[in-house]
Amino acid sequence: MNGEPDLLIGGKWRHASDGGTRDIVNPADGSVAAVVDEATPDDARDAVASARKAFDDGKWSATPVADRAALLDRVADLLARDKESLAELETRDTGKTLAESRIDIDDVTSVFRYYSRLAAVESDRIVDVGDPAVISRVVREPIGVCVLIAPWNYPLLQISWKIAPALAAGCTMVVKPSEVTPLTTIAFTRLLQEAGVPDSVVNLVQGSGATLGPALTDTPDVDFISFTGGVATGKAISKVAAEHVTKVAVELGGKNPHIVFADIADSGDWDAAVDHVLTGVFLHSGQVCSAGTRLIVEESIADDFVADLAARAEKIRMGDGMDPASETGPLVSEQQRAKIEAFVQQGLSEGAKLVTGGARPSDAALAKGSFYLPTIFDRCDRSMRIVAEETFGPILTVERFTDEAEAIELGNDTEYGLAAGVRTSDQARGERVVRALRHGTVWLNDFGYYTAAAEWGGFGKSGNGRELGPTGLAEYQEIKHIWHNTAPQPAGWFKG
Ligand code: TXE
Repeated sequence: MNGEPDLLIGGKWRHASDGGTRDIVNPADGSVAAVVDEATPDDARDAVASARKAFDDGKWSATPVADRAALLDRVADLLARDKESLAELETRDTGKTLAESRIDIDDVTSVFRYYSRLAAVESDRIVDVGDPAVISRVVREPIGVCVLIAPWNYPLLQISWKIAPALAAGCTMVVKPSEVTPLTTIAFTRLLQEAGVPDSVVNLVQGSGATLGPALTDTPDVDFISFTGGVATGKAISKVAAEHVTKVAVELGGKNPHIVFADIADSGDWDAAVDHVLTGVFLHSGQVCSAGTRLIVEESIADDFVADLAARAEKIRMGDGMDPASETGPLVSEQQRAKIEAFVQQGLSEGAKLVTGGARPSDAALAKGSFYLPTIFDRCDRSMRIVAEETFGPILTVERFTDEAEAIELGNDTEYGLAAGVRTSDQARGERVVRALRHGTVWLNDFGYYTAAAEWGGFGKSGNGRELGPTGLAEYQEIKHIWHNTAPQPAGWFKG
């Protein structure tokens, strides 16, 4: 970053082998936030070879689990120490507000603490096979060399959901952050070294996924690929990996319904419901895989609910994330803003009713950044592309329903299945609806929260595999059954 080498391969920091670099843009004002080394495919191959060698020498996987857990705790301590500088870096890189970045760093710290504790308590299983001479054990072993690929919306958070369990399990790895937002991952990798991660256990490359992808995924030297990003990329990686029968876990975003029943009008929950729908879709300008982008609201309250939402959306203060007055920042890049603008045109041509937004802000102070106004489309239906496709920006679509069965049907009418919200004052109804929804996380009378101790992942095209929780560690482990006969006898099957 800015002259310092950004690739960590075999325990040594180096520049790209062909001297290539990439400008990293601050989306709040279009300035160059940093210049970062851009790896070549050969560099990526070196990184995989280094991780392979480090795994095969067996030192890291043989390190006692208590020592690995202690290392994870040291990482958490260093994250807490560097919280402010990491948060500022994340804000300059992604555009999100400093308040959001601080929450991200706290969450990253919690993930390391959680897997430190979990690694220390996860134990082998003894199986009773009915023969006292036989000791049958099911043990967990590290899966091997992992390639960890992250997107740009939660750069450090998402890579930490992968690095923490991979280290806890005893794996070695090659880390590739998004080429759009690599800065905190570089700083964090230096911090991992400081915490004492042995050379070659964590290798880091930077650059375009299309260029480095084959070297990282089309190889028999990798045992597990954990990917978070777009559906098309997830599919492409899965196909390539299938050639080598490499295990793949993919988290591919969502198109998440937020269902609001009319009974909230009489329960005193109205303002909180409006607030949660607003936050659920417009936080981080909607660039959240679990953003509640589809409001599915009961017809009898829809007009009033949407009017209140629009009034609040128009008051959202946009600005540079470093300014404490900003409530939301820009989109991550000009490219992403162009995509959002195309979706808005699509919505208009499909006949959706624009309630608010649908344009860049007119404020001259924001002219240099990739800002876009919070946008609400009413009178939407499921035939529209803006309802079916992940827009990954500040666009809320509104659909209306008349009874519970229709609400459930609409909520499940998506190819995705990452997250959903349900808002009702009727507990029994709430329970019925959350059980009927086919989504990986469902919030009842809340929205957006998660914990390191509970699994995260999707149904349908939102992906496969789970991160966080005990399953998030198991993804990085192979299971081995050891059958040990302490008093062997002939099998006695063949008589000759
Ligand atoms: O993702 P990509 P993009 C969705 C969102 C967004 C769309 C595309 O809808 O608009 O995906 O975003 C690396 N082999 N999500 O284009 O390309 C790439 O370098 C190996 C949802 O930014 O999938 C980056 O590190 N790696 C998502 C990572 O994959 C490859 C969050 C993701 O980039 C590669 C972000 C290849 N062939 C976007 N091609 C979520 N699930 O939360 C690219 N990469």
